[in-house]
Amino acid sequence: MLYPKMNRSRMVFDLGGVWDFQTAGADSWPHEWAQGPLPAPMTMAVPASYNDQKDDVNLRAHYGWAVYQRTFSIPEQVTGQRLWLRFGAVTHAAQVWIDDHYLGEHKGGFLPFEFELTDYTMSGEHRLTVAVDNRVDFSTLPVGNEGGVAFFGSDNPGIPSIELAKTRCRPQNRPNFDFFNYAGITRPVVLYTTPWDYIKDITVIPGVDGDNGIVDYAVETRGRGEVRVTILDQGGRAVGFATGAKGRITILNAKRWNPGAPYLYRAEVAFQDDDLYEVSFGIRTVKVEGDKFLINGRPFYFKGFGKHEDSFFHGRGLDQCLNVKDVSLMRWLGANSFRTSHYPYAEEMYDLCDREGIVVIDEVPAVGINAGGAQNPYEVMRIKGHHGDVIRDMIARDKNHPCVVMWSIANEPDTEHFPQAAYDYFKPLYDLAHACDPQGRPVTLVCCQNDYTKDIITRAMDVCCVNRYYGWYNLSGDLDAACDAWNTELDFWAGTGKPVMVTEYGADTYPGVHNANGEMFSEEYQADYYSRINAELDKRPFFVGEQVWNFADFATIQGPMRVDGNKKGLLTRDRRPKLAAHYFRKRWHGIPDFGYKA
Ligand code: E8X
Repeated sequence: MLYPKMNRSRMVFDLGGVWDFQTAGADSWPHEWAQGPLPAPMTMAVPASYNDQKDDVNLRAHYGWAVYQRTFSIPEQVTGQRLWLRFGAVTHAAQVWIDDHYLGEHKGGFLPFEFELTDYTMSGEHRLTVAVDNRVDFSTLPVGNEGGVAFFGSDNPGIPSIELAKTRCRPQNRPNFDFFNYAGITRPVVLYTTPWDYIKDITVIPGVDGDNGIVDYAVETRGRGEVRVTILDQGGRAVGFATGAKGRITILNAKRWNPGAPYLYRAEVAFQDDDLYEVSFGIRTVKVEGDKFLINGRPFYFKGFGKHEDSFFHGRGLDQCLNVKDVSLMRWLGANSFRTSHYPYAEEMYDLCDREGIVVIDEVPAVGINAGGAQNPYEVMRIKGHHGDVIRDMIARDKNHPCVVMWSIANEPDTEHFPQAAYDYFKPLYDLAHACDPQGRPVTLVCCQNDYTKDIITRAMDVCCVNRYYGWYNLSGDLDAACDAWNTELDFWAGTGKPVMVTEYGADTYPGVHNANGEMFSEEYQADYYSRINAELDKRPFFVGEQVWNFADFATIQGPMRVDGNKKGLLTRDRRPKLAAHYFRKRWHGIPDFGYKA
């Protein structure tokens, strides 16, 4: 799906701003609200989550539907063009109306969707109504704690309090995941035009042939006519050309896109004399070879984070200033990568990482597929079809980004208690991800702390990504035992012949808590935890990366395990470094992007 861009053949109108907003019921909303102005609206900024924009606990903890509305007028200039309404993301589900017409709905809170408005391009003012459902349950991704079997948050599995609470008190969302269930119109809403015959999609597959770059491309159009493709280098010079909807272009002595040293080409696609669209791309290759992760044929070492899209006031809403700040802090720390835990991030972040040379592991919102062994999630959860949809849609959206080097099809599913069921569920999704990606990137799933000897699907991935909390959630405070447990497990992974990396390890650290003995929750413990464990990881040649949990402190649901959210950040939520950040800054600036484990 192409990102809306303005050029000589296309116009883009941003519908962001302050909309009217009103909360509605848990299971429904009054559809008559779409027939006119909302009865009792409040102001609400778009794009942003709605939860933290007002000082009202009922809004922060809202469960169910909420309705956004605004009016807009369509410029005469769009006459004769196709007109599209596009949402970058609406969390978690949306129903969209224009005036009295129901346009349709979308399920999934982290990927774009659009409707064609061409038939509605009458002049005059139009009313746009967007109803948003924030509920999570066994049919959504991320998964909700339906029936109280979750192990995140305040309610332990099996205690009937959830059922009683739900029947006697205000129904509440109970995420089966450890991040606040922010909701709303969280990414840009735009109107954009295309010519009547237009470019629907562009696929770019980069390759290398000695010093030359190879660009295999495919252009999907609506309407028939000539396609012309011109490759421009970073200085805007034409370095390649082809005609035809599909083809191959060779770039002589092509400059590679590398982590920390990005180089972006542009493919300018012209369709007939009507449409024009440009995609950026990088000449780089990604491959798993033995127990190495190769970028441009060299063994890469991941230094970085699990992150969240999370900030004060915006909630999970797009904040481009914060994205630029976060990438700057990654550089300051000497990091080179992050995982989009636990959902696809805003498109704007991938464009930024392409330009900055930051490596991304792109993850679908498949988190919470786990009932801690109390139930078989692959039987009781109703997500399989939707899981395939989000894999297809994420790859369709992000397939051309050079920064994306691997797809993650889940975070911490239960792969221990029902190992064959987990294998039967995920192997087809692993195959689907490979089938959907024209660039053939590696595919992984991120494994929860578990009995890895029982888990048969993690070792079937291209890269074994493990989240491990020895010294925190178990062997708490005992770093000797934690290192021993790590080494026992690393001996196991050594036998797989696969690249292995840690995609989460960390310790809740309350900023300002100091302790000469370095006990848990102190800044000293967090730094000791990492320095001790990293010393063990460094001894293993098959270990290809370390991504800490988390880049920064972030908001979660309330619970006895969370003190004003999750405090495992190297940075505070307002991006101030803890002691461990200074440890990593020294460590990571001393570790090269390539050949660290040569
Ligand atoms: C944590 C992280 C959580 O924030 C992340 O979204 C997923 C969790 C650790 C699970 N992984 O709690 O800080 C550890 C389970 C051990 C039994």
